[in-house]
Amino acid sequence: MKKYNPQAVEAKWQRIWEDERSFRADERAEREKYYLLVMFPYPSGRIHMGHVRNYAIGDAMARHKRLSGCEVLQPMGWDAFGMPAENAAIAQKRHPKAWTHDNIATMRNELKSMGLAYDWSREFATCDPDYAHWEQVLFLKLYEKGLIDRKLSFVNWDPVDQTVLANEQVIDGKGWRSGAVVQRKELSQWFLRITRYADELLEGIATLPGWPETVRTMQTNWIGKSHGVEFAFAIDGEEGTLPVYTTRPDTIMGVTFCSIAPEHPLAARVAERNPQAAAFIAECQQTGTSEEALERLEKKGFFTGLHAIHPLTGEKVPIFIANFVLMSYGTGAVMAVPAHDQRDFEFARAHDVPIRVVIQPVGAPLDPDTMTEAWTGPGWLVNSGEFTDLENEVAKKTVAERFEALGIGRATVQYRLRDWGISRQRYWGNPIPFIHCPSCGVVPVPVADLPVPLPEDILDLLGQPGNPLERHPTWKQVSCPTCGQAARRETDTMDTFMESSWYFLRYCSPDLKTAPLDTARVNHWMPVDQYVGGVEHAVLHLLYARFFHKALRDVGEVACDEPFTRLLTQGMVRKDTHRCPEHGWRYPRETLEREGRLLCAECEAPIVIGRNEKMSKSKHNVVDPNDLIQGYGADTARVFMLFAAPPEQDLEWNDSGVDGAWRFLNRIWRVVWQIVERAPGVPPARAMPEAPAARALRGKIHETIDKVTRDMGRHQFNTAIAAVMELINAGSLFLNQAGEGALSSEEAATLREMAETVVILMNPFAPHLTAELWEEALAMPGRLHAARWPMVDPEALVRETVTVVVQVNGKLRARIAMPADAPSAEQERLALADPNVQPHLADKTVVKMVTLPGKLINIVVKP
Ligand code: ANZ
Ligand code: ZN
Repeated sequence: MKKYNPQAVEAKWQRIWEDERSFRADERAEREKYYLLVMFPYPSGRIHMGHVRNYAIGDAMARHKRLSGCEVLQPMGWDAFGMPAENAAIAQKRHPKAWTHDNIATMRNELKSMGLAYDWSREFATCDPDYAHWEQVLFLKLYEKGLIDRKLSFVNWDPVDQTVLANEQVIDGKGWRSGAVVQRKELSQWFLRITRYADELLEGIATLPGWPETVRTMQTNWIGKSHGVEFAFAIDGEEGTLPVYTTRPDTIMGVTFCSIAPEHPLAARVAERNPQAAAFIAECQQTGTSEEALERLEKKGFFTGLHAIHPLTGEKVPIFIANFVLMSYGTGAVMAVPAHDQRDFEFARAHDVPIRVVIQPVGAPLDPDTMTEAWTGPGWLVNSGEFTDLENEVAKKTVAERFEALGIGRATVQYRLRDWGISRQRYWGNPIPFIHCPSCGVVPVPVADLPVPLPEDILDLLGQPGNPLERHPTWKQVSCPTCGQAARRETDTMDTFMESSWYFLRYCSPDLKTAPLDTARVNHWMPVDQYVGGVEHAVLHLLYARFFHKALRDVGEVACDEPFTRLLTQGMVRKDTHRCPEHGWRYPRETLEREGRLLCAECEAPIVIGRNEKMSKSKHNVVDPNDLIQGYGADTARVFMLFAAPPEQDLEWNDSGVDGAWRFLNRIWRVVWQIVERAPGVPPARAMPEAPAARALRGKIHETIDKVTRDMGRHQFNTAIAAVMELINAGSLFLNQAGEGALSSEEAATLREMAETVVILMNPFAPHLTAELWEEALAMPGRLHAARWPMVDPEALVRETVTVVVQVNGKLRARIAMPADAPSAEQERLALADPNVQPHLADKTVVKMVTLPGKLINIVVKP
């Protein structure tokens, strides 16, 4: 028996798979298609454990589907545009393109060393001129369809990166990369009209039962559809009105003030005559525009000196400019009801505005003077004139109808979802294919003139504030495609979420040279049957991609309504952290052990062992996958990852788990070789053996097939692997008990069946080891990845039963059928629970049980 040498075995099989193009997906195949997609990586430099986990999960699914008879498409590529390349270029004085391609080369090798069943012939990077070209073409198609818009809008401005940030890129009011406090700025920007699809995106969520509930809820909230009423207040002594949007018309009689956004036109009018108001508005501009940023703000307001007139009572209430009112939601103005809205409540307390209770919950009456928070729950209307005593849900309707009847308001629907701003003032992105002409305005680049390529000579311009394309000496100078006059290129590039919004479509026909997509091939593979990736993409990428897909459907590029049928979001990889009070986070190699204590290797101060946290370089708790793969092999790394936790849950790193996976694979190797040596050239069992031990082992084999098959369907890889471990234990026990002598033919056949079964069942997890055993030990014809997943023999699952006689104090009380292999304790439990036995045990104490396993149980009781 050879020793298991993962390095040699893995290199050998990776070469064979590559030479034989084993995992090419063919749309002409008759077999059922299965499209498995893992989120493609950003080429940041090297792969990390999160990648390894993601790709091990996807590959287990893909290989299992292939063994189950599907034609599997599992592609891989690179999400290659984006700021990090530009930042790295600035730091290292290297061209972003060179940096990106070097990283891709490194990471491709790393992924190849994992032995993933990818169709590498479909690989591309989104910065490839080809991909960027077709993306520009699609962009113009959407433009023609009216889905692209250029408008003036307030944007989050990152003063350090000198770029516009999407709301999602603003975290706690700071730029997600630079950490700089974000400012508000008004700019002309390009938008994709995702809001046109708000309802469809919302309704589509119901058609995605294969998505995690959490992700579906997050998308629902992100779209944020609400039903309410829009009506206008008259303004005392002023022209015009103040329209507001409310979801709580039932609280109309509780309005004690109004608040407007700092960007509201009325605020601007007030500022013209009041410098303090202008100063307040300027102060508000110092924060981001995202709702999240506004939620966290201290609630500040400025009294405009104006009053709104209540439409039903004629009462005059003050109008404030408030920093927590969004100009981009509803009408940018709010009827404030402090008793029933928390923000208004806090504001009223701070600004000494009256609080008027109009919704009274069941129980203790609310008292405006002693309330500590707003009551936002249900209740009955009080102090509400003609509406008093209505239940508040009913009152919502009644008040809305009253407004409509009076002609001062109407029912409306609002969405939280905003149009998708895709303009970035950066170099390393796809240029937006438009031209600004002094006479013709904004003109699309004619499709025949595409692509608009990025200029290459840019390195000196990177790292200076502003947009490098803007400052390039010649790139933006063009002539207008319509009138021929000197004109200027658009210098904004596209948000990189654009590239990840259609890469899964391009994988279906990556070689197409004449158009973005080959619709026939795209429709063959789409939708993606299973998508696997991180939950951090729950809204942005996954919502943009759903939208973009639907938009492409509407221009005839693809047929299906939703791109991803099922989604699995894998958990994080975590590891404990080590900290020195002096030197901060420490890698294990930066510590030393003395007398059982862990010390900092530098200063010998005692190390504080911290919580398990997401692996990150900053916390010095990462483990380099390359070390693991070079030390133990990719199969051990994969089996460890899949065995340590179910895919959706967080995985806690531990070295002994890696060791356990390694020992398990060695055990498989030894047991399979032993079987082959003890039973050379024997065909596997096809029927139940006679001898009890062999029957039991064959029963176990088929139970395992049954369990692993079901677990694969539920993506419970950890319990699937555990089942194979049990089978290996049973097999090796069987071998030991069979002794050194010759095996009977049915013993040999059963062992052979076990060896073949273990090898196939483990193939999705440990593809190299199993391929090697298949060929070298079992000498099977053909490649393992093209073999068939084993079928359960129903006969082997029938547990044999025996009839056990149950006595109570020696008297026959029942005959019970039980599984023959049930342990004594289980037999006794069944006897005690039997309905014919129970009455004889009532009020008595069981003193002892005499058991002849499989035959008789006598229960001895005393009163
Ligand atoms: C009066 C009121 C009384 C409100 C009450 C709430 C509770 P959703 O449900 O999330 O859609 N609102 C309207 N426009 C706003 C804006 N531009 N910026 C900030 N807040 C705004 O939120 C709708 C509610 O948010 C509206 O209903 C309005 O306050 C506020 F007891 O009107 B409500
Ligand atoms: Zn022109």
